[in-house]
Amino acid sequence: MIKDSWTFKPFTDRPIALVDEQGSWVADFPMELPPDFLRGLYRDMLAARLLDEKFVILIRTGKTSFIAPHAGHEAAQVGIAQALQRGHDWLFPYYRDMGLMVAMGVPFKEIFGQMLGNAADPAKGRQMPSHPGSRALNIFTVCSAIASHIPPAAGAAISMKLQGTGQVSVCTFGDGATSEGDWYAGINFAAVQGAPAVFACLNNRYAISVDLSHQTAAHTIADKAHAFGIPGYHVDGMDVLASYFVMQEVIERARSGHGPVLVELEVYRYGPHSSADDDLRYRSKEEVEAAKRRDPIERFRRFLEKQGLWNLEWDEMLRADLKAQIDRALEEAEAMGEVPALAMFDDVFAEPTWNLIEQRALVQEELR
Ligand SMILES: Cc1ncc(C[n+]2csc(CCOP(=O)(O)OP(=O)(O)O)c2C)c(N)n1
Repeated sequence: MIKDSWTFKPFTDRPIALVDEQGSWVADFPMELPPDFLRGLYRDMLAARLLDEKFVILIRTGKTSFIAPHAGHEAAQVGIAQALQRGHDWLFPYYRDMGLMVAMGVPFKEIFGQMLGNAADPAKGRQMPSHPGSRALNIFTVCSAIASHIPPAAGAAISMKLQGTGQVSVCTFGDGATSEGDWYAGINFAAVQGAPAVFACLNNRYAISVDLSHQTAAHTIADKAHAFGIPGYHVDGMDVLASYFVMQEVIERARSGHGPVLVELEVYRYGPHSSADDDLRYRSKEEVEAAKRRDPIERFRRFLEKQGLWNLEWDEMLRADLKAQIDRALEEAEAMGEVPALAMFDDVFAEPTWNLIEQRALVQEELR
C-alpha cells in the first residue's frame, strides 16, 4: 500500500534527482539537513574516492590480487550508508561496495587488511580481496557468486519480522544481478512475506562487458518491482541527496511494516569492471569522459559551495587529512604481517569438531 504522504513517487520515468548538475536544490520540499551532516556526506564520498585510487596502487605494486573499482558509485553508496541505522540494521553488500564499507564505518585498517588478506583482516584472509564483511557492523560477508546474497537478505528480513526486532535488511547488487534466478526468488519471497527488506540496485549499465540493453527488455530495473507487487523507485545515484532521501524513506517504510521496496540507483563506474578487465574493448573513452563530467563529488561540491559550506582551503585540509589517514592505515595493516597458518582452524564452528582438532594437530606437526 502506498501512502500519498510519502514524498517520493515510485515508477517515475525519469530518475529522482534533488540537486541538479550545477549544484542547485531542485526538490519541491525544503532541504533542512544540518551543515555537519552535509559536510560529512562530502567527506565520506571523498574518502571513498581516495580509497579507490589507493587500491589501484595496491594492485599495480602487487600487494593485492583483485580490485573492483567503485569510483562513480560514491553518491549512491554514501546515501545508502547514511540512511541505515548502522550496526542495528543488516547490510548485504556486493564486491563493488568498498566505498559503502567506509561510509558504514569499517576502519581503513580493516579494509586494507581484507585487501591484503593478512592479520589485520578480521576474517583472517579467508576471502578474496574486495570481499569484506563486518560482524561488528552487521555486514554480511560479500560472496562472488552474483545475486547469491539476495535469498539470505530476504531470509534475514523475514526473521526480523517474525522476531519483531525493528531492524531492516538492506541488500545491494549490480544490474547484472537482476538477471539471476536468486534475485527473483529472493525478492519474491521477501515480498510475499511482507518482510522489512530494501533491495538496492546500483545500475552502472554494465555487467562486465554486457550492457544493459542485453540484460533486460524492461524500461527500467525499478519497473521489475511491479512483478513482485512492491514499489520500485528510480533514482539518480550520482546525486547523494536523492540517494539518501529516497533510501531513508524506503528503509523507514520497510521498518514500519509496509514490506519490501526495490530501488534502482543509476550510477557509472569510471574504472574497468575489475583489475582483470579491459573496458576499452566494449565502451568508448568518450562515454567514460562524459560520465566523469557528471561526477557525483563535483556536483555535491557545487551544492555545498552554493550553501556557503565549502571553500578551497577546507577542501585541501580535508583531502590532506584523509590521505594521511589512509596512508597510516595501510602502513599499520601491512605491519600486522601474515595470518598464522593454524588460524584456518579458528572460528569454523563454535566448538571445534574431533576431525578439525586432528587436522589442526597434523598441520602443527607439519609446521614444526
Ligand atoms: C553466478 C555468477 N555468474 C557469473 C559470475 C561472473 N561475474 C562476476 S561479476 C559479473 C558481472 C556483474 O555485473 P553487475 O551485477 O551489473 O555488477 P557490477 O560488477 O557491474 O557492479 C559476472 C557476470 C559470477 N561471479 N557469478
